[in-house]
Amino acid sequence: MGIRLSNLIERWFPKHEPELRVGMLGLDNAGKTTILYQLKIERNVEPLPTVGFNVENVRCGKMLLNIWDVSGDRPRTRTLWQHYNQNTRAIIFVIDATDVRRLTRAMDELRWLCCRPELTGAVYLLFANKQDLPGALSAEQLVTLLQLRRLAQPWAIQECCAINGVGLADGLQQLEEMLGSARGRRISGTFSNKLF
Ligand code: G3D
Ligand code: MG
Repeated sequence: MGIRLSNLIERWFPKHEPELRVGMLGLDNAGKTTILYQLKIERNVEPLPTVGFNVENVRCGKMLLNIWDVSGDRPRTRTLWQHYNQNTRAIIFVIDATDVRRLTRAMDELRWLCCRPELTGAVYLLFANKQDLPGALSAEQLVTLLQLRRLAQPWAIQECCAINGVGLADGLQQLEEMLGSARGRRISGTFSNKLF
């Protein structure tokens, strides 16, 4: 009886918040690693090209996110990533908003993810990164160009600048809201107001 009671107490008042697994994906050079370490240590570090994975725990409101920064360009890493997809609750998809030339490739990557059976039920936060640079596409433009309204999954897009961190907290807040809502009801996509 005593053991059962302690189990219940642990369940109702867990000592450790459950970690939510989040995949951070996007084309190379989009700013994934810069975002991860900006969220983690809130200062800019010189990002090295990612080989495989960087993994960090990041607090997001009441949640503890276990974020996997995955270099997704090489087919081999993509195959590897599929093994880690299990239990992934959210995808943070980073777009270099100045890289108009590779937008179609970014869209292909996003569609590939949305079709993964292991990711059914995941929510999608898109970061429209590098808003500090001239010619960066706005979140609103990307909604149209990436045909986001066609996504069946809950999504939100947030403009940001990874090197100074502007927009990142707002993005995580939207992620938290989506993860909260995803349990109960489908929510439609949202996009941020212009930040810059
Ligand atoms: P990745 O992990 O998606 O491959 P990285 O991308 O985080 O390694 O970033 C790739 C390059 O883009 C880095 O520059 C990084 O400093 C730069 N970058 C990332 N985010 C921003 C941003 O918001 N604004 C600007 N201006 N640059 C950004 P280097 O020169 O090291 O390749
Ligand atoms: Mg990287």
